[in-house]
Amino acid sequence: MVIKNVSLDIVCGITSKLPDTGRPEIAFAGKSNVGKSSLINGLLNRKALARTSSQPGKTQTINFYNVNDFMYLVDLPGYGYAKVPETEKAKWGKMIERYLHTSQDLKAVFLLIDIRHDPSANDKLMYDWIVNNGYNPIIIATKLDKLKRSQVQKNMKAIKDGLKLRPGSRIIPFSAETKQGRDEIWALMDELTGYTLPAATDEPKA
Ligand SMILES: Nc1nc2c(ncn2[C@@H]2O[C@H](COP(=O)(O)OP(=O)(O)OP(=O)(O)O)[C@@H](O)[C@H]2O)c(=O)[nH]1
Ligand SMILES: [Mg+2]
Repeated sequence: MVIKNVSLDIVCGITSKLPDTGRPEIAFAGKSNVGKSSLINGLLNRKALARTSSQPGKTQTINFYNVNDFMYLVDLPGYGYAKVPETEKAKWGKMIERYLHTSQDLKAVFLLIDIRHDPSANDKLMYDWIVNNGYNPIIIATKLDKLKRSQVQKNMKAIKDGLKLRPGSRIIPFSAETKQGRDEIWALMDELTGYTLPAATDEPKA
């Protein structure tokens, strides 16, 4: 996909009605601070369209980023942030569940896991939950630049084993610093959303 125009079109709070966008959607889930907003910025070639922060819990809404008036990248609120009260967490869990259940246009869910760490209990719950909602999550192993190259394969395997990934599942390492993995993720999203390059015209040049 060649990025021509992007904008934050729709922001949903806990009580908001979820939109029926009529365009393909790809959702990004993962614990607070794992790098969801940074991944979205990296994919869209923007520095700060999706707000990022060293403070976990920044994204507290479901944000729909319009890409080329063709599709949406959907930034889901991060889970597992200790300072959020349990009642609030439960509401957000319900909201995310409602989104996974009701979206007519959701093509895939990407689950982000920090490549440096084994998946947490919450990561495993989220993985199983996405599977139980009928999606086969694509794993993005984030913060690749923070790991020595010699450790990458070992840590990817630990994530695979920790989540008990189903056979054939995709896991793609990504760095928001170096943009490594970006092309592979876009190739996959193009495939999932049915994006094809505009056909070249054979018209003779004037
Ligand atoms: N070195 C490095 N830092 C990263 C990378 N991705 C994210 N970060 C940093 O990690 C922190 C959290 O990133 P965010 O993108 O805000 O994480 P998030 O998942 O959107 O967090 P919430 O909105 O709180 O759920 C920020 O300080 C980012 O700069 C990466 O690939 N490499
Ligand atoms: Mg965020």
